Amino acid sequence: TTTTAASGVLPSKVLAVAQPLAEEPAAIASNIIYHAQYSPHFSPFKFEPEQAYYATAESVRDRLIQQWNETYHHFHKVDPKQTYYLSMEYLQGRALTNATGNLNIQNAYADALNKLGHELEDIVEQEKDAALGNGGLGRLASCFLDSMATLNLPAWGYGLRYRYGLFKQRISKEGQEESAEDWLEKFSPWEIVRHDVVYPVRFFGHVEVNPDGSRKWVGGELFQALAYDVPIPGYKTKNTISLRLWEAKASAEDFNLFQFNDGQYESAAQLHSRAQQICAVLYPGDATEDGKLLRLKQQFFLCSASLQDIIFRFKERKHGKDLWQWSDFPCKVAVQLNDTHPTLAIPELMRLLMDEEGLGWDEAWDVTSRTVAYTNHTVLPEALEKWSQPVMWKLLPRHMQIIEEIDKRFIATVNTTRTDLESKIPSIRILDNNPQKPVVRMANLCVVSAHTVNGVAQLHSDILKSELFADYVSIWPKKFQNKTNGITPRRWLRFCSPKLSNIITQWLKTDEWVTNLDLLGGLRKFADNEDLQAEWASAKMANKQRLAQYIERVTGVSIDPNSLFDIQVKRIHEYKRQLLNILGAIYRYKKLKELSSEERKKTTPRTIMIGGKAFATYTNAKRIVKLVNDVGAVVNNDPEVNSYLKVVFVPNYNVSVAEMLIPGSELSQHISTAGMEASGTSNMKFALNGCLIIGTLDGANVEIREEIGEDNFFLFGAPADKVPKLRKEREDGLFKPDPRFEEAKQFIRSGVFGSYDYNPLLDSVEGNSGFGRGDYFLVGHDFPSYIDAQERVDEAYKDRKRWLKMSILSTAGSGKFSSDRTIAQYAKEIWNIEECRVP
Ligand code: B1H
Repeated sequence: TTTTAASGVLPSKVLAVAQPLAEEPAAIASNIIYHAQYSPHFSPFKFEPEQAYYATAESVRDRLIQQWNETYHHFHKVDPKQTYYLSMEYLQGRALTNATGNLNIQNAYADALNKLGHELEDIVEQEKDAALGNGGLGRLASCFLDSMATLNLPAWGYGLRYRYGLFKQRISKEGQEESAEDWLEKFSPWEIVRHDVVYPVRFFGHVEVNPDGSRKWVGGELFQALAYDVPIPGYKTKNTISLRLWEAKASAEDFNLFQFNDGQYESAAQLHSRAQQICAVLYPGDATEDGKLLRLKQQFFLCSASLQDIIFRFKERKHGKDLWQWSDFPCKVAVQLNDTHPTLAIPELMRLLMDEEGLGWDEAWDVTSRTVAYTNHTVLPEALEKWSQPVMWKLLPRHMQIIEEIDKRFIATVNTTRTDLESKIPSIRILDNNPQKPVVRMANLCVVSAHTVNGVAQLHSDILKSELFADYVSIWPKKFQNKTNGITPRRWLRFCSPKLSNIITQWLKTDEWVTNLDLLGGLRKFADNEDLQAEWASAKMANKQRLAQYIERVTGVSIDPNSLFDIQVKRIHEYKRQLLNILGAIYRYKKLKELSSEERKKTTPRTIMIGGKAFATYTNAKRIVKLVNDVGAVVNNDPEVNSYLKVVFVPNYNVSVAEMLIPGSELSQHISTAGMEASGTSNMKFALNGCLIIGTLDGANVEIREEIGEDNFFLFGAPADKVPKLRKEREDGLFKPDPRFEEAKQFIRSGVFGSYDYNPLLDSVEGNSGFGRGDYFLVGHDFPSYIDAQERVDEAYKDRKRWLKMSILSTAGSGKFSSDRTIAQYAKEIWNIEECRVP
């Protein structure tokens, strides 16, 4: 049996006894000390930065709990339609600055800590990042939660409470080294375990047919899903929503005391250790996929626990009324699938409705398909999930029956209504019954079952419609939408760059831009204003100095804040073309070497920073990391050029590092092969911070350039629609490389950067790679136009006024890229939910 943390009536009498939480620094200080003293995690009593952090976090958490309770009860009373965002990844980063900022108590807490001999700025540094995600997809989910809370929307997130988040990256002589990141090593003050929110989740077993013909899934292994809530406060609102993370447990009954007493310790606790495996690690692929059984278990675990919880709450909010019907469910519940990773929500909802609630197929299908919507985040074939049918039959026998039935009915409908599509059935059906390797195609299951399918930037949504999902578009033209990604302006400008934020607020004479980002457009008319430009430059310089200190601390390389700060940070992937960046850097280095010292003085000094993690078994990605580090070691120690060029690899890129890098950036690189980056979201963060983009016409770059103006965007490279033809030409041996490209590669081969064997990496852009798809990412083709664009950058930077104007216009044009806009569109155009503000 299961109950929720808050059932029925608000225990207002009990809560009325509680003291209101203090607002004055002195009272806050005493509350912080109260936590340090009476919820001690360290002995003996100490109040060093670490202890001060935990006590401060717990003090802030008191407020979050209060607001969370009020929000829960309010939603319970109003019973609005609610959205549930299902995601295998969240990249929350640190919570303290965000919480004090959103609750608008940052100054009071800073003063309180001062009284206790600490600086809030130092205390926040104590927090470990919650890195339960890989990259853009996970960070998007976290930005979305911030916007849902800020927009007062009835919406929650569901995810998994991984013990080890994304691995820690260290750079050694060998290149990247990975180690486990134990973010729960001590504990997280931001999660609240709900011992009363527990659901059973089954694996394996078999299906029984009841006398009435209904089915029941029985046997196998049964685990418990236990809820941990991470409260998500909105900005300047009481609304505080949940990120509910599931942990897997085995129950006490599963502990075999008999075996234990017999000395068989390991087998006695077998189910317990298998439960621990389920949520042990985040799979570290980004836009790649690793079809392991454990990953499938994780996916099902998330889906099953979340749907049971959603159904429980749906019933709970009926307040005991018996006048409700299952057909109301889609009027109260929207489920959004963050890519195909939670696709099993579809057959699991079908199973719960049919086998547990007694609905027939048609009714269950109607409810399910009106509830679920799907977001696609990539067109890369290697990231499109396909699960082996035999594996699925074993692990989830009932779900496979349901998936077979969905497949069968889909084919039947196409056969009767769309005879013209007969030849397409093998590719658009859900099951791929290739006898060598029969699989379930998760994206197809999503498209067939969901009421809405969306891409994450206009170009990406167009590609989905014209290529990947073209046949489905002809069946359901209205199912497909675009929702261009966005980022939260709170974390990504207001809190990470307080100096620039204050300038913006002063010039706009309001701070409402923080929740209405289009107001930034008001800066356009001041873009030429010398006073604004001077203030802008000084804020940027302060951020650059802070960044330079950080770089020196973590890499030992000292960089010049007067040089152009040029940054590319994202997961390392061949399609993102960090290789193009470093080849460009190598070419720049070679040209600098060839200049006289007088000529060198006329060049634009640059610091190129590259950061990002490579998937542990992605060899070429790791070679790129190694190359960047090797180039840095040579260039940075070359006294002839190192005041004009530095190349730095920023280790262990994560959310907190991003919060340091982005405000200090002046140029950032978003240079993927056109058509391959679905959206990108760091491009939006950089642009918002007045950083200019050198980029291709890919993903959201296209829209950023439209908003900011083409004069303020350094464009290069082949457009998406030319890419297939260029690849073909390349295969046919018609490609003639630019001499500058040959020169850069030759320079590496000459051994200037050490003895490591870079030939496999260079081969990959030369047309003799093992897969016969030589330079699939068109590095060679785009290289000359990239170098030209970089020369335009150098010229523009020499004209300080022009550069500052472009920088201001970049921020001014970034209003569209607020995740508030994105989420408002999901709410209206996909979820059909409305604001539900806590009074
Ligand atoms: C994105 C992924 C992804 N697209 C598989 N796809 C994963 C695929 O663990 N896996 O198996 C993990 C992640 N991630 C990114 O989503 C896109 O590459 C970005 O362009 C986009 O901005 C981001 C958010 O939409």
